[in-house]
Amino acid sequence: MAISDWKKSVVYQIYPKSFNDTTGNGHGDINGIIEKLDYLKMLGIDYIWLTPIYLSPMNDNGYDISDYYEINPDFGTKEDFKRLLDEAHAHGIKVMSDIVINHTSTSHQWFVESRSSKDSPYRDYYIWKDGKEGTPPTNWESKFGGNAWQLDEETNQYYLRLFDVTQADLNWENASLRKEIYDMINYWIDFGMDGFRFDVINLISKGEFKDSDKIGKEFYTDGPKVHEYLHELNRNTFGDIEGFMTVGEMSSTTIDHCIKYTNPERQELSSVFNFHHLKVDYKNGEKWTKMPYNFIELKQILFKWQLGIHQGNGWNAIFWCNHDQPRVVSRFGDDSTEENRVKSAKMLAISLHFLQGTPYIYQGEEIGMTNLYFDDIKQYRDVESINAYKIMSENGFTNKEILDILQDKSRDNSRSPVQWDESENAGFTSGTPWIEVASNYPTINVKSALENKDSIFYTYQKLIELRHNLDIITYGSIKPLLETHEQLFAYERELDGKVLTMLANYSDQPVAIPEDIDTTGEVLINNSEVFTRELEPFQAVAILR
Ligand code: TEU
Repeated sequence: MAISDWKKSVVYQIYPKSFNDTTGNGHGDINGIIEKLDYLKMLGIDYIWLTPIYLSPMNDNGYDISDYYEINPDFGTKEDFKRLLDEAHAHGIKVMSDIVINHTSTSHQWFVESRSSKDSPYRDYYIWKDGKEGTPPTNWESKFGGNAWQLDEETNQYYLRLFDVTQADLNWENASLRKEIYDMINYWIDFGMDGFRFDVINLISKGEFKDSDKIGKEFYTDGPKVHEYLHELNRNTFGDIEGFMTVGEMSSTTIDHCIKYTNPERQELSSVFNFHHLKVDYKNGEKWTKMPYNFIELKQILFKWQLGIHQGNGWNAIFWCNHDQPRVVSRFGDDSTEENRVKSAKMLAISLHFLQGTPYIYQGEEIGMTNLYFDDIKQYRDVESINAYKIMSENGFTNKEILDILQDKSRDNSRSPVQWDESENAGFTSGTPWIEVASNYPTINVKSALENKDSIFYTYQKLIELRHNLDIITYGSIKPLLETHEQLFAYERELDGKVLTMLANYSDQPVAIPEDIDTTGEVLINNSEVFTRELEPFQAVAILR
């Protein structure tokens, strides 16, 4: 049964390429998603978010769109997609799609025209600049490595590409471009879409084009006209559709901007993703270092955002995983033994799902899928990981050092096929998967999770059910507890005189609950059989009084 209050909803992210293959070509497809709708309904989620399924050369797995109006044939046809929408709706599940409007693929017709001559009417759809005496217009760095400007010999100018060379940034200053984007979004709304995730949407307004002391982010992150553009987007497309859900992916943003993006009075977006809590292990701003995470800092960041967004009447997404992040159980939990994997995966779920915001579950998270532990660069597929390998090799890192870092951080850790059962290729495909399946699939898979009533799956199911039923989880205020405690993550939520307390032990040792913490009340969820004043390793509990 679909819930009416979108703020109570839980989203399940699908990376279609790795979800479920019905054709045997080794790539997941739309029909594969349809096949699993009963499973998703059993989990209890309200929305699925699909990463891009539009026509694309797939250099960045669909985040390089070459035609916004066509479905990538690797995933299926428009008819398949229509059927997915209809069947999802029949299951009480809504569908959000990812739209990438900060950049397009360089194979998009707009870019092909734009590149053809300085006089093309499409020239101004992208950002072209002259170089400075044979060097790029500015020293900005691409997020995927190298200078962010690419020289095009044809017209001897540079185009901006904040990501891959084949992902050219669009020029939002151009009103015809903006109109084309709104038309396209309206087309998909008419098609039946229930929401959108907007990729790196806070990068669309570029400010001044000057050299930077750092890597250039300050010139285009939450740029000068970004709020104006998002308000215009809202007014021209989804703004008046009741319950239409939008989430903007925000790169290196601030709380103040996120309040502006999501405070309903401003008519921009319904919610935002920010990543500050997942950057805790980037020491000194260096992207490619291997380092254990800082637990106190993780809590501080989460609390700061929870309090800030709540006070500003904004709305945040809450999540541990997505297709760009390593698997959370391998990162903040412990996958070194089966017992700890299961316990810590449940603990991570419990400690996140009582926070305020919209929870996102990334495919496979609900069964505790782990990182891949590949030991050869040839096993990797991700453009960012492969570029990083090249750059690190040039900077003198050894092969072993680089592979160790990629084992922790590569985006491929979350892009391996969903482990459905213990059959060959984990039941993902009858062919050869486009990326290898994690070798632990004979034990970690959906089939065995469903058969075991104590599995991680049922913890997620219970957490979703609690959110649907208890208003305090959606609307309660938040009070951080034990902020400087080295092992425990704890907070209280409060609404109408009721208090919900969440306590989680992030360590592999038993930890006593400090005396001033009130643990009386009804236990809503507990990942152990017992509950005393001493939490077991990786134990998590939520109590309502
Ligand atoms: O990601 C945006 C982003 O900032 C990423 O560079 C992220 O920081 C990085 O992947 C972490 O390693 C979005 C999409 O989610 C990502 O898959 C795309 O590659 C990117 O935009 C470009 O469209």
